[in-house]
Order: sequence, then structure tokens, then C-alpha cells
Amino acid sequence: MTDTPSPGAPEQTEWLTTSGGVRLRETDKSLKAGERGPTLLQDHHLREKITHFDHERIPERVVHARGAGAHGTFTAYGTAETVTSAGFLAEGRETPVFVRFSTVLGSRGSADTVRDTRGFATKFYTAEGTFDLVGNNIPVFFIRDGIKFPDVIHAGKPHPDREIPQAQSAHDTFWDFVSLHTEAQHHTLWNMSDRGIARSYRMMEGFGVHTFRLVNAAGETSLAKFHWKPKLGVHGLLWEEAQMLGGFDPDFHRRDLADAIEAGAYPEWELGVQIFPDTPEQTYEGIDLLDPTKLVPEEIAPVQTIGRLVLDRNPDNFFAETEQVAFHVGNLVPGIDVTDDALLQARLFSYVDTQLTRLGGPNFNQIPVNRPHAPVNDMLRDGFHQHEVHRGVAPYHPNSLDGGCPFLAGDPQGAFLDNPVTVPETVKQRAQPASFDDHFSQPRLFWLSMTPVEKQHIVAAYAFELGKVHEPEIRERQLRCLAEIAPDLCGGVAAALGLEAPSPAGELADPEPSPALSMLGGTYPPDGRVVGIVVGPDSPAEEVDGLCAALRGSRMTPLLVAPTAAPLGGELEVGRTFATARSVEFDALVVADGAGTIASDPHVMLLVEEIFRHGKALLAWGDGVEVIATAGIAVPAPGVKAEESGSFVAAELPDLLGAHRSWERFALS
Ligand code: HDE
Repeated sequence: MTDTPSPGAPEQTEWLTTSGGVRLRETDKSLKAGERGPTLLQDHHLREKITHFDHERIPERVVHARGAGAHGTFTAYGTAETVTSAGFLAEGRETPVFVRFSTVLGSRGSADTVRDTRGFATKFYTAEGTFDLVGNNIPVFFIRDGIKFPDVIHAGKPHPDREIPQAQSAHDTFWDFVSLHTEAQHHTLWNMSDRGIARSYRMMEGFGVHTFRLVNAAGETSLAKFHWKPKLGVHGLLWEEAQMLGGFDPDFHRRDLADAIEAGAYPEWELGVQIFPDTPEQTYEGIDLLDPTKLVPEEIAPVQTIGRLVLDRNPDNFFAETEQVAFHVGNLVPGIDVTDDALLQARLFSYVDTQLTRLGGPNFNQIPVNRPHAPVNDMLRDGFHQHEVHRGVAPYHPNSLDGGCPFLAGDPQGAFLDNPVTVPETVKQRAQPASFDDHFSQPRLFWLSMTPVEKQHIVAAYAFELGKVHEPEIRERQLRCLAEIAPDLCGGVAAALGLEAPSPAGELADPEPSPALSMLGGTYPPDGRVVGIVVGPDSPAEEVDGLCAALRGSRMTPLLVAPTAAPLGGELEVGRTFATARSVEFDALVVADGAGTIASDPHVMLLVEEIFRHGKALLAWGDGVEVIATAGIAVPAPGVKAEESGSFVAAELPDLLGAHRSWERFALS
């Protein structure tokens, strides 16, 4: 560290200073009249320190308050060049990005693993200006018109009288609203699936939700929906795990993202697009593309990949970056334009508006994380927290005093074009198209596309949520909605609530299932998966060390679990003691040779029982098998294996983790 100030770097000297740069000789004691006397108003250091502290908090986001972010790079394949002129999508182009993941309902300090939609917002710092893709992990939304957003959020937030419950939809006002405003039923069904309790931000799909309009170099337009496809597959927690984590590790997703990046298991997604012809009706195969409560099944409009996102750097400072990042759906670049989706249109207003309060003024794009990487000359002036020292006298257009500068750009200079879309001659009215009346055919499509175990989880989720609803009328009304989606879903939930299942009002739609909507099937790399290794005092340190190295080599994260923090063999670091370990942190559990001596310890029993109950891989070697036997678990079983020597563990874990869980075990139970 030197004493030469470098602009933009906050730690410019090794000495403690005031914010004015004056070096301080004391910061622990106030200036007082004598050792035991009153504090003097004269103490400018005390006053500066306390005043700044008093104003450290800014308003949290009104929605998506709880989140975590990371930096990375997007590399384009060039496959989108036929449909869009966006420079950052040209072949091989690398663009820095910042991504923020979030929950929707909870406050900034709420738990990560609550049942909720997750935000997936990406800021591309392109050479042609900032492009923000502000999406969710669910491809449809509760409402179709932004004017309903305060309604759905007021219903989902805690009850205004007692301000409970925090960060969840399992309460009367939420189900009151969605059972009355039935266009919300599709999104709600996704929330009740395991998508609502993601295993990791790294294991979520992302969706732009709305239909966008792409424009190519020839000026031809097409309609498009954006998708993020995670390299690690789409995986959920089990409900019991999610609830336990809320207590044991409320920062689970935040930690998981940061740890994976730190361990070099960089999270990756491919960006894909579904492309539709830009027809005057703006429909595809009968699906209204301006209706954000509807998706277009991948089977009828394949997702074509156009680039790869890798997150490889954790923020240095949570507040400066993750908290202050300001996304805006109006941050568009040439080649990407909006459509008339009424939800998207309202968002175009809301995102700038909200930053004025949250970030305290109109200059939030000057905050480092929000600064464009393209040159700026904007004629916006003054305001709170103005960081630029603008020169010139004529921030207006037209002018002659600054030589007419800044100049207006045209096509050759890559100016943004608001696409000249024809708006049919029409009537000013508060109305929606008739196609918006269908609220149930797509939830039914989702339900029919689920595997039996996924359906079981959905029924259990509704049973929990509606079980927390006190008003009988709301439960019954929601059951009537479920009857319109699927009688087996409705019947399962009604049985759990001890109620009569209502019948649907009419005939149900008969959609073709979309296997792409299921989270099951496929195998994925084990990157960043956490493996607990239970060791006893006599476990062979060298062998355990070798196993850890092999797991790290496959980008897994091993954590030794031991009775105390005493290093194994005097050298191997213990990651969790019996006082701090809980199974929900691990994707798999290995019981090492030498753990036989602690086989009946209740902490170990609890770990093993939970790992087994949650369908996770459970491996043992040497006398470690005694631990599994003591827990009453038969070996072998799906995902449960024991051998004399430990060499099989590193070889078999990637495959076992590749499917996320041993799903057969659920079928057995
Ligand atoms: Fe947002 N939304 N939203 N939203 N949204 C915000 O902006 C809003 C909607 C989404 O990590 C706010 O900066 C309205 C859909 C994400 O910083 C606010 C409507 C989708 C994030 C806002 C919607 C989203 C936000 C709060 C209905 C998925 C977090 C703080 C018209 C496609 C971004 C802020 C971050 C945040 C308004 C609907 C995604 C108030 C009015 C649909 C991921 O401006």
C-alpha cells in the first residue's frame, strides 16, 4: 500500500484517516472533559464516525431484497447473428457480466431456502452499452399486466397487522389472492414444485419470461424468449431439507455460490433463445406470445443456444456491488427490443423509478457496479451524489456553444432503434384479449409433464401451504382451482386437508406433456458438490487425505466431520465438528474406516439417517460400514454402498451425484 492516492480505490494509505484524509492517532476513545467526564461536542471524529454509521443502511429492494451476486464473462457462439445485430452476440465476443440471484418475498435478512420464485438478473457490460436481462427461474408470471404487481406482492408479503410470516407464501393473503385471480395458478404451481426450493443458484434455469423482439442487421425482426440452461442441471432441495436449512444455514445459497467460485467450480449456463416469426397476431401454435402466464413448450420451439456464461469472481464488497447493482429492463442494446407485453411495459417504468429511492437519487449509473463499459456522454446533469465533473456549457440539444456536441448517432454509429412496429388502429381501453381467459390449460400441461415423485412433492407442498391457511373458504376456493388443473392433484391435496375434492366445472384441456418441464433425468457434473466425510479418531489420515485430493480433483468439496476440531492425524483439517455438522449441508456422506468406534454416537446416527431419508449417496469403507448397520440401513441399497477399501468412493461419487439423488429410494419408501 502506498500513500499516492489512486482514484476509485478506497484504501489509499495504510494510515487510518478521517474521510477528509487527515491521519488519526486515536479512534477508540471519545474526546471528553477528563477521564470520567462528559463527551465534548467538539469531537469531530466521533461525530463523523457515528453520523456515517447512522446512515449506513439504504432501503432494501421492495421485492427481491435477499440476493447474492457474482462477476463473470459471457462468450457468444455467433449463432444468434442471423436474428439479431446485437454486437455482444457476435461470434467469439466476450462480455463482462454481473449476475444477481434472489428470492422475491423475503426481507434482506431472510433465509435463502424458502419456497419462492428466484430472480436471475444479468447485467451485460457490452461495448454498445449495458444490456440487462432481468429474469426469474420460472418461465411464467403471476399476472399479465403490471398494474396488478402491487396486488400480488401485497398478498405475498407478510400480513400487515403482525408482519408475519416472513419470506413465504404459506399464509391466507397469498392464497386468497391467487385463488381469486386465477391467472396466477400457473406460476403458483411451479412454486409448489421443487423449482420453488432450488438446491443451488448454480442449478437453476433462468427465463426472460416476456417475449422480446430481435432485429438483425437487415432490419428483419423476430420474436424471442430467453432461457438460461445450467451446466449442472436443474435440481431442488427436499422440503424437509429446505426447512432445516432455514435454521441451520439461512445463508445456504449465498454460501454455496461463493464457495463454489472460490473452489474453482465456476458456475456455468448456456444462453438460449426460442425464436418465433414476428407476425401481426404475435402468437405461436395458438399460444399468445404477449401473455407472460404462458410458456411455449421446448418440444414445439426448441431452445437454440447462443452463448455461454461463466461466473468466476466473487464480489469484493457485498454492499458496493450486490446491494447497489441496479437492473433495468429498459437497458437494451441495438438488436434487442421490447414487445407490447403489458407486464414488460410497466417494468420499463418501475426499475428506474425504484432506484431513485433505493439508491438516493438519479446518478445510480455512476456507482462502479452500474457503470457502463461503453463510453458515455448523456447530457444528464447534477442531482444527488454526482460523481462526474462535467465540462462544457451546453448540456442541451441542439447547441452551438459546445460545437453541437454530443452528436446524434445513426445506423453507421450503431444507434439504438425503437423498432417501428405497426400499432393497429384501436380504441383506448382497459381491457385484455380473449385468449387471456384461459388460466388452466398450461398448469395442466405442467402437471401432466411431471414424474410421479415430482407430483408427490407438489401435492405435499400444497398440503403444507394450504394447511397454514386459516380461512376455510380460501382453502376450498384453491381446491376448486386445483380441480380445474388435475383431479389427482386436487384429490391428493384435499385428502391431506381432510376435505372433499370438488369436481372441475367443465371438460379439462388435453395438452401434450412436455418432458423438458421435468427436473428429473439426465446426469450432470459434480462441480461444487459438498461431500461430508465422517472420521473417527483412528481413521487413516493418509487414506482420507488421498480421498479428499481425489474429490477436489473432480471439483467436489470434501469436508471432514469429526467429534472435535482436533486435526485428523495431527494434520488434516476438520471442516465440521459434531456440534456444527448437519446433513443438509452435504450432497453425499462418506463414512471412513475408523469411524466404527463412534458408530453409536447420536450425532453420527442423525447424519446417516437424514442422508438416507433424503435420497443422498451414502458410502462407507472398512469399519465405517458399522455406522450404516447401526442406523439399521441395509447395504447395498440404491446409492448406498460399502467396501473393504476406500478406493471405490472417488470413482463412484461423480455418477451418484450426477443424478442429484437416488430417486429409486423414494419409490421404495
Ligand atoms: Fe421485477 N422488480 N417487477 N420482475 N424484478 C424489481 O427493481 C417490477 C417482474 C425481477 O437483483 C424491482 O431494482 C414490476 C417480472 C428481478 O436487483 C422493482 C413488475 C420478473 C428483480 C421491480 C415486475 C421480474 C426485480 C425491485 C410487474 C421476471 C431483482 C428492486 C410489472 C421476468 C433485480 C429493483 C436485482 C426487481 C418491479 C415483474 C424480475 C420494484 C413493477 C415479470 C430478478 O423495480
